[in-house]
Amino acid sequence: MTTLFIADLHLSENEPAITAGFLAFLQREAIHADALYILGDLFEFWIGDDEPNTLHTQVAQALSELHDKGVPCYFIHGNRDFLIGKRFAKQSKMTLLPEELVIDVYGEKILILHGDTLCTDDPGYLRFRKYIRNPLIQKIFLSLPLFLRLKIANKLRRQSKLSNRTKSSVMMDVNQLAVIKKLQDHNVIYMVHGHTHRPAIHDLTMDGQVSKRAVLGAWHDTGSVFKIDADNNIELISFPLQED
Ligand code: LP5
Ligand code: MN
Repeated sequence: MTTLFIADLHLSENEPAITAGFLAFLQREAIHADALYILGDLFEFWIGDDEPNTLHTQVAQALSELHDKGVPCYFIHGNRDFLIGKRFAKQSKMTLLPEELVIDVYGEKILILHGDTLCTDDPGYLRFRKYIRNPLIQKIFLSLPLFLRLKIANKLRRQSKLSNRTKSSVMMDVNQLAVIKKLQDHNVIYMVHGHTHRPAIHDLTMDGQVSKRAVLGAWHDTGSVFKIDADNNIELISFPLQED
């Protein structure tokens, strides 16, 4: 009995090896799990459920098959694919979750989230986030023709890559006080998130109690998965995407 957590796969047609690795991971590993949690940025970007896209159909099909074999899949939006909507969720049979949620995993309470809201040393990003998460802005964006949406998304990705080069490592990581506040707000001591692409399990002591924060790795040359079993054993594993 295992529950799996992944994030930051950034699936795109330009990275077929990651897609192949993900599909193989579903067949080999997720199929034996109790549940699969995807904590955002499954896709490189998402411009609307109405985009005709073979990769999206392929992923929806694989997740839907996983569901039919008894493995529910839950999804929290990332900063790249926050526009994934009900239509894709239905197609892939995954359950869309709110941006942060406390779940019960084999009796332990765990806070799950994408992780971008913990990066409070990056006020420029948080301003940008507030803007693009505005329902009216999203409605307007989704009403634009696909070619224009694609153009805007590509521009945002280019700008993001450029601006990330000028940001310090501290700015791109989570803020410790934001982490502590989030744990306290939810009254939990365990947290799992992605976004920063810095896979690790951190211990932090809060009011004399040891708390744990698991950070999922991004999928590039290797995949990254965090596992919890029924005895509450935890492990963060990175594995090759290509099988020899
Ligand atoms: O994603 P990543 O890892 O490169 O960096 C993130 C932050 N960047 C982003 C932007 C995404 O990469 C692009 C998402 C495309 C989505 C497609 C749909 C578009 C819908 C839009 C309308 C509803 O999230 C990056 C962080 C980094 O994580 C680390 O935390 O630093 O933040 C930025 O790069 C933001 C800049 O700091 C501020 C950019 C301001 C640009 C203003 C342009 C406004 C144009 C609006 C057009 C609609
Ligand atoms: Mn992210």
